[in-house]
Amino acid sequence: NGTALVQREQKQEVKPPPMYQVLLLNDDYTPMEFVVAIIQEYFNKDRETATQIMLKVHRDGKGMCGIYPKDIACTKVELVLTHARKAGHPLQCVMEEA
Ligand code: TYC
Repeated sequence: NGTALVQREQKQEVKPPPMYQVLLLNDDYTPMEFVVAIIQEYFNKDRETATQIMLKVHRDGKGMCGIYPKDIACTKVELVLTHARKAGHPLQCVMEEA
């Protein structure tokens, strides 16, 4: 009811949902251009930003593409993996709590 809601808000007990980072992992086989296109398509980045993220993954082994609520992060991982497998590339995509 309204009173309980006010009490929760005053005690700051209403927490935002946990957020999840979606990460791409490096490998030796997936073409750079394919990774850039994936980042543009599924993470809504412009070509320049997508290229920077891809190069960071290539250099450091992993890189973050975005932060989302759990169900959205999970869907992004599934879509990226499905697209990569259909194209025959071993690209790995994972999520972890932010
Ligand atoms: N290392 C790959 C290459 O040299 C490029 C690459 C970048 C692969 C990022 C995966 O998540 C990745 N072709």
